[in-house]
Amino acid sequence: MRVFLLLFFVLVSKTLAVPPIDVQEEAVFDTDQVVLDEPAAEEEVVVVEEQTVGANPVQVETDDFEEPEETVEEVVAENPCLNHYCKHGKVCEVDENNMPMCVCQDPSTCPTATGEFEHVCGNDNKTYDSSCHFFATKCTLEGTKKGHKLHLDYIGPCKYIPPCMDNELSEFPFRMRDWLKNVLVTMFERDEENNLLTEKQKLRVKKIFENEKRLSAGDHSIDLLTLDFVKNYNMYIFPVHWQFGQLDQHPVDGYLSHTELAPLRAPLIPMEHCTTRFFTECDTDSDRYIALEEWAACFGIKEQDIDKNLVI
Ligand SMILES: *[C@@H]1O[C@H](CO)[C@@H](O)[C@H](O)[C@H]1NC(C)=O
Ligand SMILES: [Ca+2]
Ligand SMILES: [Ca+2]
Repeated sequence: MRVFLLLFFVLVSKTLAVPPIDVQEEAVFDTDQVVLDEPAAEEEVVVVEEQTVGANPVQVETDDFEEPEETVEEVVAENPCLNHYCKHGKVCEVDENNMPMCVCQDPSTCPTATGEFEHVCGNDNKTYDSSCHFFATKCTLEGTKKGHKLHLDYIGPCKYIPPCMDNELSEFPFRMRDWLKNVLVTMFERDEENNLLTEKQKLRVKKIFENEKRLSAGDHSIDLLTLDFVKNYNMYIFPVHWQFGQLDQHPVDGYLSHTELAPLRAPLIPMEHCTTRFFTECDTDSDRYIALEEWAACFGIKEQDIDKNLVI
């Protein structure tokens, strides 16, 4: 409903790199400000990975920590940390051999959060001032069971999230599917010069765009959405595949990990209380990954319409 509309503006405005539509919305939903991506295994990645939706690492400039030294000669060797990328929660420091290394960031060195919207809630149901504070804390727990289990659950301070009832759960995919379709159509409408969609994708979206029976963007009753899904089922196949491809990036393997799902999940949870249950149940074989087949089934796409070629 409204929630999807807001999230929709954010994703679209982000993708199209236009200024935020509304400052307040941006403030609440701008996932750029919050780190959701949690590159797991690798300690020190030199090449910065391609950015996915909402994965803009908030990094502290290492310069901030250096004492200005008056006595240093004019010829200052290039800072070895300059191009050294550390994962969230770590910062680069130079060892005695002038080699860069990543060490846990002291949470107290994180920029002070300027508002509630910067707070994040961990799966320990503890509110952290910002994602920087969260990942710095997680880093200090590295190697412990507690640290391993700790994840960023959602954006915003921890709050009471009411249990998701069965009837509410069944309505969730209808709203989300409709929303996905509208995101794509809006991208298509605005995608004049930037080539966000490939030619093939554009053709598919064009069909949806030109479909006169299409529901206009906005809030619709579940009855209407249900009817539309039955009547215009074919319009929904591509958007569901497309969103999967957007999330399946690290690595591109046909499975969504918890981390890959985070850019979609984290801003949604505080507003749509069925989000967690929906994605948990989506993983029907409980292997903690959502495969394309599982994803498509969750959104009511028939088995014979699942097509890996639609994902890219
Ligand atoms: C999490 O914390 C919030 C706010 O402190 C509280 O209202 C809520 O009941 C807690 N949830 C759980 C599951 O303990
Ligand atoms: Ca993946
Ligand atoms: Ca699975």
